[in-house]
Amino acid sequence: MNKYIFPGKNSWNELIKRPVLKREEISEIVQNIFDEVKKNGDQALFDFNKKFDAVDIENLSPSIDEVQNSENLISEDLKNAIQTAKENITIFHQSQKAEIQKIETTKGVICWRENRAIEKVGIYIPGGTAPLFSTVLMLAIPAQLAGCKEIILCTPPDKNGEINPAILYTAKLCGIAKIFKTGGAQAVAAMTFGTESIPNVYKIFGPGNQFVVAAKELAQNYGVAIDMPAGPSEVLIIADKNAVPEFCAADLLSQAEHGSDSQVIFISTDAKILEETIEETQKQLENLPRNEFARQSLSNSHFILMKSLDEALEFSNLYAPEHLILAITDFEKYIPAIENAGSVFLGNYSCESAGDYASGTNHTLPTNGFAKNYSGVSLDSFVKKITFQNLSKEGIQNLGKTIEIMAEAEGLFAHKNAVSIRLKN
Ligand code: HSO
Ligand code: ZN
Repeated sequence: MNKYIFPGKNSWNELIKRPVLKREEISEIVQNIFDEVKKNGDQALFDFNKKFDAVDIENLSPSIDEVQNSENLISEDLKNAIQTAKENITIFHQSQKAEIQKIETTKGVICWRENRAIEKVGIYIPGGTAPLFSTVLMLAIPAQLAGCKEIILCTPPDKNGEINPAILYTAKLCGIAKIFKTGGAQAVAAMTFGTESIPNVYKIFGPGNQFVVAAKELAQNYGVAIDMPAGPSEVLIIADKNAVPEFCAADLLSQAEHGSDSQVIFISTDAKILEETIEETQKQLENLPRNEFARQSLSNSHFILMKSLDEALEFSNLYAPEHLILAITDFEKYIPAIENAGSVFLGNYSCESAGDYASGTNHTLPTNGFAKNYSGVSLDSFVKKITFQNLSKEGIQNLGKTIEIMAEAEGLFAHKNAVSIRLKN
């Protein structure tokens, strides 16, 4: 396992690097999948299910029985937990609704913005090694709160042609009626173009493997919006001498177990905390069922000693982590210094898992340094904001001259005229 390092600032640019994705081959494969789905619709999806997932299904939608039965296949404890998470996520996202504010910029000139839901949205939920039904909550709840008229969900079927019951149960609980058994780039293509069974959508949300990521990028060329560009999941922890190494190790591993390309960075101002956290991480790793993923992702992670918390935050802002944990006593004092991060966890008891599942914040967050210029998913991600204005007679009299002068200076006399004709009236 890693020993800790004490790097000079000249090596920071090296330390913030994420693993590079193999782009070219993937985009060619994905373009072919798009062409195929565009041309052959549902049939292409059946064929890809066979080809990539070795599963032959007759219907892209789960049967009513399959949906109903999902409830019997998961425990009461899990149902209650999902319910609690749903309530908290609903409360937090509901609180993001803002009142309409009408502003009089000049006497008689009133401007305001109103939200309108994006009519048709698509949610992608990966299958694979961990069925992320929590992501259904994180995307379906704000979509419903925003008032999206059509919310569809695509997820790959398992070997028996079925959808993971927890995913199905959660989707039903969140009121998602249109669910489709298709995964990978072909699911994204289906939501982009529409097929006989699957409606096209205006915006696609959700995580996925490199093919899904490339497909979402390509979808944008066809006029479809996406939640955000993606990369492997990551956490950066800053710990002072009062941090608890057992807690820090557990948090590092909770991120590392996502996949072999996950990134974890641990920074402390205290060498003893660093040594104990490394030791503790090693210890806890052994007992994890997914320790192979965690081991691989830890092999390209960093344990870093820094001179001060200010310096640690400067590094963190440069790295722009998806998740930032401040395991420090005076966290309040450092909040203003945080410039770039997807979601921040404050103090020794705020584990990342809380935000991943149930505290109420959204876990769909910018990775790969995109926390420098993107926000995580929120209610806003599911709406557009339309501006309105109303100028009264008095308003155009007050502002008319300004507009005329500017229009004339740009050489746009029809613009000027639109004002002059009213002023003369
Ligand atoms: N940490 C992941 C979200 C997740 N964790 C889902 C568990 N389930 C990306 O932010
Ligand atoms: Zn997680």
